[in-house]
Amino acid sequence: HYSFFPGMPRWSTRRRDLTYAFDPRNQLSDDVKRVFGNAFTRWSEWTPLTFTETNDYNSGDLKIGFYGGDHGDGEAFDGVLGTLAHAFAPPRGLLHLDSDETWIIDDVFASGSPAAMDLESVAVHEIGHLLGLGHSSVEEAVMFPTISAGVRKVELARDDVEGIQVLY
Ligand code: TQI
Ligand code: ZN
Ligand code: ZN
Repeated sequence: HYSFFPGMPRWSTRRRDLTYAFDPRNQLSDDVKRVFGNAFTRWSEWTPLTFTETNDYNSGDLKIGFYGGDHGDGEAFDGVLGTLAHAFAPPRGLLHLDSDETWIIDDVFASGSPAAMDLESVAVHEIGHLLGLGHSSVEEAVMFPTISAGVRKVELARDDVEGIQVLY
């Protein structure tokens, strides 16, 4: 079953149209940006929310970046595997990914690394946190708190949809 953060924080009803921005220091490829665009679409299909990329990093509601180790928010990354990414509850809007991971950015399992993680799967999960969802006890849910290397889990389960529709 789905859960929320303590106090059930969510984006205000006056703020249905959210913007997201990529940290310009990362110089991300269009392929990586497309993965996030697809991940946002999966949530917007089930909510009144829209997500639009902005190039103005400072004005974005949701800020996405890849960082290694200690990156200044008190939640240091830990190198390969372990923590892959984290996101903060509304209204902070930060989605950080561990740059030490090997990220799969398309369907083809081309990297050959047994520890590669599917970027879209992690993005869909972390966006759930950005919007206010905690973890789910339902194994098929994208908000279930474990995923294996190389596994792709990007489709929202009924439990994820029910949870996000309580919030929005
Ligand atoms: N990162 C944890 C996560 O996103 C960080 C975390 C732990 C967290 N507890 C939290 C974030 C509570 C918000 C609220 O769950 S992780 C998965 C999953 C991680 C884990 O790197 O362990 C995914 C990141 F669920 F598959 F295990 C992405 Cl998809
Ligand atoms: Zn961080
Ligand atoms: Zn999580």
